[in-house]
Amino acid sequence: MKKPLLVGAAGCGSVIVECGFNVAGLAYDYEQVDYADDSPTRPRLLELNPLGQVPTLVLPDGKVIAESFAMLHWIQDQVPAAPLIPPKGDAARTDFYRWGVFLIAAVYPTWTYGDDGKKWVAGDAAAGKALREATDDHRKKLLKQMEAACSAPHFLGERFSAIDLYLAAMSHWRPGRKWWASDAPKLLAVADAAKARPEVGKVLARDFS
Ligand SMILES: N[C@@H](CCC(=O)N[C@@H](CS)C(=O)NCC(=O)O)C(=O)O
Repeated sequence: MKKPLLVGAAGCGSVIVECGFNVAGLAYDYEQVDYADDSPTRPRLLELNPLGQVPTLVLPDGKVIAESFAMLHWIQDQVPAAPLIPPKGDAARTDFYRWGVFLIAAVYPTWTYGDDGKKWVAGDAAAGKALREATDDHRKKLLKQMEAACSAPHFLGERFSAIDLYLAAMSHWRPGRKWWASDAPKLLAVADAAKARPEVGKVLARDFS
């Protein structure tokens, strides 16, 4: 059977989707791209996804989906027994959607727009730096909101979910694990519990030192 093709970049959000595939035990192919404007692989990425973002997922029937959260839902649909999303009727489902959507709608964009700030302000380096600083600050406030809502041993409590995969990858992004240890220790413990799963740990160890 044709496998889904995950288009990604080392250390990026595609890592979260790779972990999702592995946790579900679903096989996938992988294609590495560089999303930078001047990269030779950018035209290929834009052809698949006009947003020019990774992750991008090409389904076995050729359909393309963007957005990591949609991809994790697709994986869950293929493997209903996978533990990524609490099923209908599960008490943790409301919190899953509250905080899962918070992660991708509020937290993730602080990197999307801050990573290369000047790209979003017509190449103005000073404005780009200010955008990066502002989004870096804003992210800390958002993560602290999540810290206050975080249970143990997983974000949702006894139940592992895809939220834990986001936290595991994001703990390696700005502001870095040292900040998480001092300011978001509950989130870091959840991230590390997810990393302790071999199918997650091996992906993260490949991309993060
Ligand atoms: N909401 C998207 C965010 C994806 C995203 O921001 N990806 C970054 C790399 S980690 C990217 O492609 N940035 C380039 C850009 O947005 O132009 C998701 O959850 O998949």
